[in-house]
Amino acid sequence: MDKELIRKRIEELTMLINQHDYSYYVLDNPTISDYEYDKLMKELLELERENPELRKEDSPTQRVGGQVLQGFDEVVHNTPKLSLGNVFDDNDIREFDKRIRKNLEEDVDYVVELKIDGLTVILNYEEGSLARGATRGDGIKGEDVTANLRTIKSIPLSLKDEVNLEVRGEVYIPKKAFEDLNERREEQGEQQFSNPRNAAAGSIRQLDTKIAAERPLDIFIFNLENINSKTFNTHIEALEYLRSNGFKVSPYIELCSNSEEIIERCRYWSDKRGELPFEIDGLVIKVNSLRQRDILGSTTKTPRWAAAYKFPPEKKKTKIRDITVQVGRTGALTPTAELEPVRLAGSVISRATLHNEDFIRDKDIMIGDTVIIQKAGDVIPEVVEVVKEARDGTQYAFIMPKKCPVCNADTYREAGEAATKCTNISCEAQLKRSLFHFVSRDAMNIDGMGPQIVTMLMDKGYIKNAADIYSLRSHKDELIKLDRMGEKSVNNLLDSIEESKTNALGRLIFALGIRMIGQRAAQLLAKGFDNIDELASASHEQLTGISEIGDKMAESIITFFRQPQNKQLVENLKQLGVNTKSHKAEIKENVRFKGKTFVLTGALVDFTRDQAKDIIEGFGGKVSGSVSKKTDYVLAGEDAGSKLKKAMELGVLVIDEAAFKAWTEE
Ligand code: 3B8
Repeated sequence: MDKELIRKRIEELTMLINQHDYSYYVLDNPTISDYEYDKLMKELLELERENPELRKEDSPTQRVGGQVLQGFDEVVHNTPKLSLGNVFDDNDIREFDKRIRKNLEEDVDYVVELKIDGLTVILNYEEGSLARGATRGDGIKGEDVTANLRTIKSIPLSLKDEVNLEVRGEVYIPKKAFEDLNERREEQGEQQFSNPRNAAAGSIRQLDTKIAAERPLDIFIFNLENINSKTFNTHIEALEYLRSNGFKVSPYIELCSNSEEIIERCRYWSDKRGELPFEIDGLVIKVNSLRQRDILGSTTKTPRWAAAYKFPPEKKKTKIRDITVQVGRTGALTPTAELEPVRLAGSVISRATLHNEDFIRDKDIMIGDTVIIQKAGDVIPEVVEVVKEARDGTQYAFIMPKKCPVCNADTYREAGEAATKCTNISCEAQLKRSLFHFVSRDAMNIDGMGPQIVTMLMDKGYIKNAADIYSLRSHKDELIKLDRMGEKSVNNLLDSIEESKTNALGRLIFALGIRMIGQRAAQLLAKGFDNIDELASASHEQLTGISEIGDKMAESIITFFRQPQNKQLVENLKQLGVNTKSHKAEIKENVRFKGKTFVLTGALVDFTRDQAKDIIEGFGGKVSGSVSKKTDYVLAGEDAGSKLKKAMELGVLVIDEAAFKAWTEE
């Protein structure tokens, strides 16, 4: 076939598939059989495979995923992405309305929208084609998650109009799809997601785009942030324009002309939220007129022309079947209510923490009691009160065990403390929890070593403490034979263990799980000492000499390193090749990047982004998120995108990974 004909056919297929996607995913109104659709897709895939130069970035074939990313580029938003101020009750709503009328001195119309409980993203289109999608992040900077967003079929890859525009929307997973997803995960022995929002957020941050493509993600676009070549008078007009250009805009948008009408809508939706096919956590109230929005303006954090009405925490009645006791990393025994499962705020709740003995006594909680539980946002479900009228004499008191339920050692409760603790420092429960913490993302960040794997490795006797992780390699053949491991995942696991040896010292200090030493304190300590031995032998004065390290923290560090088994653990880790030196030591020796600013872009092969950053900072340099005239070097990995282009335009020196390695290994 002649190239021109092929190009035409590719264009035609693209248009057809886009139209069918739109009907199916945005309008929820299929216009073709699956069979016919698959045929079109197959033909397009084949043409593109035979003529790769004709494949466009916004081709619908690019939605299937397959690319595996090394990490996400940082994105600095064009304008700060503010968040909403909250209103909680009728009076707050009246106050909000009053303030707006006072500032405007004219009449005002409001738009009330459902507040979708998902993950906010920003989409940028250039000449009508999806150019970039990013998470909101902290409002200033987010992450470039374009590759994963492309897999969401209700996001148009190209628009009718060839405009430049920016929209904001909420990515979510519908309730039914969420339940199916969790059911499948259970069947496959994978950990279930606690709620649709976490599932959506986790899916968007998948490095393997194929996995993101398989997740039932959807989107509602709720704001036009920016557009060239067009102006609108109202929010509703802007939304209509977005809808006519192929975006999925929420159908539940209502005009209200005063606070009483708004309050009425809040009542209505508090009551009806359960009937929606997706989770909402409130309503959003916005001034409709865009001119009035400009007059009202914003504070640094929130716009004055909008507010979020938060639903009161959902409450449910259920029964405490039993009270069990969990032993944590610090040896504290936490009583936990085992509940008759109930659906609450988007997830099925079957447990609630009862904190400690005092909590149970203060609320007069007994085993067999009927209780009211509540869950507000992200917090762990809580028992609010006991329904005393439901007592029938079968209820009985909970007694804190005198023996640890895991290792059977004695338990004790110190005067003035709420927690009851296990006295055995090598209690298996404590070890297990410490290991979960040691390998976790913010600590040593050992990928592929979640709680299930740690538990299995402990049960099989391969690891007893953190140092054993670094001699796992000698059990490689046995590991491959284990259930659910396989050669590839064992290799990946051993690789990430190896990688974690070069972590910055702060991570190791945090990973040790010293009481009261969180992530930030660990980093400060790593800056304050040359190596871990110096930290281990530091005096109280030396420790409190570091800013933000107080008396209690210092005491805790000294106590930790006074224990012979802790000293031994650190020594073993060092012997096994885990980095125990601070950058401070290295900086003194080598300052070759002193005062230089780097920008990282694209995928590196031999380093993660965090490692490259650690190295640069170790040599006295700085890493920044965006390229400017002040940038000294751009370190460009594979598939580097817009930052590389910008560097070229500004004449900033670009180095590749090989050059970077040569510099740092010299
Ligand atoms: C301004 C307007 C934040 C938001 C907004 O469904 C602003 O409008 C915002 F600074 O976060 N989750 C919505 C939703 C969220 C926001 C919004 N509208 N429908 C949502």
